Amino acid sequence: MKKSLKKQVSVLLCAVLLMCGIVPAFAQMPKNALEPYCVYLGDIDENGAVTAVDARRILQTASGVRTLSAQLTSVADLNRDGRITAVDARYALQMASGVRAKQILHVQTGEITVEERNIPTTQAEILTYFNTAINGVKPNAKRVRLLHEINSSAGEIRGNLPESMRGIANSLIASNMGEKDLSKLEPALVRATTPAQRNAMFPVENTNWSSHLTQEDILSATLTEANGVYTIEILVKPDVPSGKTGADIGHNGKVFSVISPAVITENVGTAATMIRNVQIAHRDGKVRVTVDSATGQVLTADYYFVWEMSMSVLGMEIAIPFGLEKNFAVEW
Ligand SMILES: [Ca+2]
Ligand SMILES: [Ca+2]
Repeated sequence: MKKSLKKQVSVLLCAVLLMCGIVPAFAQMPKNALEPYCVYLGDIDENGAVTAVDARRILQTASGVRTLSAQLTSVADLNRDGRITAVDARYALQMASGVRAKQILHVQTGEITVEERNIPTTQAEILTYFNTAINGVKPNAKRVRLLHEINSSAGEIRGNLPESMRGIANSLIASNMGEKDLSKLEPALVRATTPAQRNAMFPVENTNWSSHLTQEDILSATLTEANGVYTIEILVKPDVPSGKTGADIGHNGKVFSVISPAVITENVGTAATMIRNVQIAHRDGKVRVTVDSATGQVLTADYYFVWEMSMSVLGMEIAIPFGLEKNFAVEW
């Protein structure tokens, strides 16, 4: 931050203290009260977020209904003019609703500085931030661990399946259900320590990237922050059934390790001769990552989507939806 601003803020703080007549109280505070700490400007209930509750309390302070400690008085003075007024409450509301950038207040041995940190706010900003963070994992992380892989039923079989085929369908479903025993996977697919191993196991599998998402591919992108960690959630648009799915294809192929029809026909054994026109649709795609806001490094990544397999079995059309969830932890 610029020195002039730092000085200005220090002067403002002195003004606040003097005007509020709290200098003596501040001076009598135990020494550890002046030890370095950080708080979001406006977060006067110190819960790690600026919300409407903070705005209301600031308004109560402005109208004299509430009295704040010296430190919280500084936290409540959002426009840094040395006074607690309705303007400060309005700023807090604007921060709470995301139209005003959040700021961090540093207190160090009695000196208070304000740092404007541009927390991604709009959908476009959040998506750009997400892409940068997630695409840094494969080339730069120290280790990526697969924590869970869970397959689930995501609805009933649709279509008129002949009784004779139900056994095959049920065994196909049964073999895909539940939490995968990771000890049966190749170790490098569970714990990837080289870039090549991460390219193979971390979404999007078998590429050197993790997201090519654009605004055209997503329904929403949201970001919340607490204690220096951003939680980003991206909802991906559905893709209609297709015989050709894979990395970089459709919306879901730009961020998920999607299922390809070839994988199905390779895994149904002798039944493959009875199956025609295998298509896969993807929907309900959700990526949730946590990111260290100080470094921009992804800490955890959770992927979930529904893939619906449709096919013609002995001339009958059927469709079966499955859910697939994978949870990863990233070490740096
Ligand atoms: Ca708060
Ligand atoms: Ca003010």
